[in-house]
Amino acid sequence: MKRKVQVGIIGAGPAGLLLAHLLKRAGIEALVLDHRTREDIESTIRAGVLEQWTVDLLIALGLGERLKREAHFHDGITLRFNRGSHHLNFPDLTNGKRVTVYAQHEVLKDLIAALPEDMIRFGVRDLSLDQLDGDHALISTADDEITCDFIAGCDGFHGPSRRAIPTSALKIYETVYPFGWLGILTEAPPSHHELIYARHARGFALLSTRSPTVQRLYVQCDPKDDLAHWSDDRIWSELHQRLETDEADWSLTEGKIFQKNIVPMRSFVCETMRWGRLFLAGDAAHIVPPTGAKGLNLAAADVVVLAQAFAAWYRDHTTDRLDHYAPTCLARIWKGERFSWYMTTLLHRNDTEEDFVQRIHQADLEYLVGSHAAQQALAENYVGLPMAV
Ligand code: RFL
Ligand code: PHB
Repeated sequence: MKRKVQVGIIGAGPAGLLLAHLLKRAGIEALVLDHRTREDIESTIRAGVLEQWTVDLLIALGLGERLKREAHFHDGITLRFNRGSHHLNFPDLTNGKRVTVYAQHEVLKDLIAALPEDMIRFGVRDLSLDQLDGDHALISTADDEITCDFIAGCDGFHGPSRRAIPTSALKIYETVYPFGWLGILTEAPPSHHELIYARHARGFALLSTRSPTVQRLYVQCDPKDDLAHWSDDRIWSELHQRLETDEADWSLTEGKIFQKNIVPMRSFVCETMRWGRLFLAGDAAHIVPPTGAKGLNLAAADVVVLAQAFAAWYRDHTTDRLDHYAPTCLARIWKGERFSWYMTTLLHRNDTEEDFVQRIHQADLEYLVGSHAAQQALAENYVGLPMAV
């Protein structure tokens, strides 16, 4: 079937769905297309931490009712190393800001439920992009041919949008880390009311949460490792050792592990965020390692800028904001990249680094827990830099 739409959005992740809501509010006609089923999208476990402005945005769009009831609001994080625990109090360090722990798939359920059914198509097959530098752009699928004024490529790191840009035009920066995370979900009550990030000689560990009965935990592992090598006993043993502390009143609560996965870690920026009528947003244009909890938040920031640029174009046909889309976003993206790289290198064991560098990380942690200024810098980034930065 042939049809026309002002903005075709590829991908029903946080970037694509949030953009659809922002455009709907601006009176711009948009259609979201995703190759996965709604059930798959609503059950894939990914991010957990939302910056305060991301939460404020969801609430302002009328999408925050369940979040306000069910999310966990955290006043800080704990850094653990050398068996010691060091709490960073975010409201004290940032003039009252905190972070929200609310699973990405719960955000997606709320975004999908609030979008009119005719604005989204799941399970589309054989999607391709065409005529990106023509008068109109074209999205073709197995069933449809959709003519668009603009295409928003919100299809994540592996999607087709970035690949539709000629290789010679792509400006890419990338680093791949020699470690990954093994993540588990476990039926256990919280071992702690906030997140604990641990640096340990055996490798990084993170304690996070999902609900009063489900905990999310991660251990650093080889990115190419096989889950078959990670029995439940081995996972708990590593978590106990890496999260160990001299605090008498703390212990790790175990429970049934009902999900395990391994994710590799990379930092990646495609500075070519626009190609003709195609605009990339979110993981399609940039990836951060999850240690800084920034990916979803950066995706949300991109589409706020993009929605404003489309609105300006439809209002008075000015191209200034469209032309400035990439540089405006990149200013924030690179700060998110820096922070995520910093948190990652600070907290992981990296056997490819010289011993000297490993001692520098140790000194960095000791400096951090002794310096109010250093804690302020970490907290300011973790809760989210102001949108204008
Ligand atoms: P997504 O979420 O990958 O969505 C892209 C969508 O595009 C669809 N798609 C296609 N559709 C049609 N045709 C095709 N050919 C297509 N190819 C792909 C896909 O089905 C999908 O639905 O990208 P988006 O929207 O840019 O959102 C990015 C975030 O998902 C990502 O940055 C975060 O999950 C990163 N992240 C975290 N971010 C945070 O802000 N806070 C966190 O605490 C946090 N923790 C994490 C994380 C990511 C993790 N993993 C799994 C990498 C923890 C982990 C472990
Ligand atoms: C999570 O809860 O999944 C989570 C929390 C903090 C991170 C990354 C992931 O830095």
